[in-house]
Amino acid sequence: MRQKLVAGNWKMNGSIKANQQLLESLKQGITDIRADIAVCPPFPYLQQVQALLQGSHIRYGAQNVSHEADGAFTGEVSAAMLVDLACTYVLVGHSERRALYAETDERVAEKFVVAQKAGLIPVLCVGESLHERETGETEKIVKRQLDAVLTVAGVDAFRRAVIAYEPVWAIGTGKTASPEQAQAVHAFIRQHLASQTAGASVAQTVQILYGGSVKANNATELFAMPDIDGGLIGGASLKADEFLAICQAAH
Ligand code: G2H
Repeated sequence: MRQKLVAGNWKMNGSIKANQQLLESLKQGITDIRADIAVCPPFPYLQQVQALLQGSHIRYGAQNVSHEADGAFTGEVSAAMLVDLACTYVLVGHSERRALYAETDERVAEKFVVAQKAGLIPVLCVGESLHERETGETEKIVKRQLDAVLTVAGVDAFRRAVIAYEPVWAIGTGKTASPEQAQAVHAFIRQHLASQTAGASVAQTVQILYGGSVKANNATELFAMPDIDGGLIGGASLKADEFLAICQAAH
């Protein structure tokens, strides 16, 4: 039985005031929640989030990380800095990073490795576009994205990583993959990991989250699927009641 995880990806949202209100409400509301909970605020708020979550079970992480260790890389944030701020997780390869900031599979794999070496748990985001789904390429794309990481990190690396399946056509669009559509891809991901040499046990233990317009009213049926271990939640993670209801659905 895998522990469920619900992670909020705040994207480029928040303010000192709004973050404080949101986290105070989450801290009050999580008492009877069994899933692991995490939030991923924008970089400038990590220290605020660290302070507000002192003594809480809620974990936190970043939305991106540099593939470089340190040096003259203006605007970048290193894995060591995230460790300094006691982050647990970091998202790598979110589709917005892939599409809007031209992050290739290889670059995402570098970030995965750098993050993991520093002691962070990478949350590797994978998923196909609408065109790719319509042309029957979903598995091919997800396999390619996974293989880029498997090639450099090996299957064992997924013992200390999380995967998030996020079909691009379902992100922020209000369209959610049906539980059956999501389950099929999650099962494929597990099967692909299991097909690697010595991959069978990792395939069973790795948490695979679903992301893409998860809301309180669809979380229960998604999280009930056997290979869905929780969610990566965007828009709905900015509202305390909605996020708590989603967390409640993960048990
Ligand atoms: C997918 C998801 C969070 P949303 O990007 O990563 O966002 O729930 O707003 O579709």
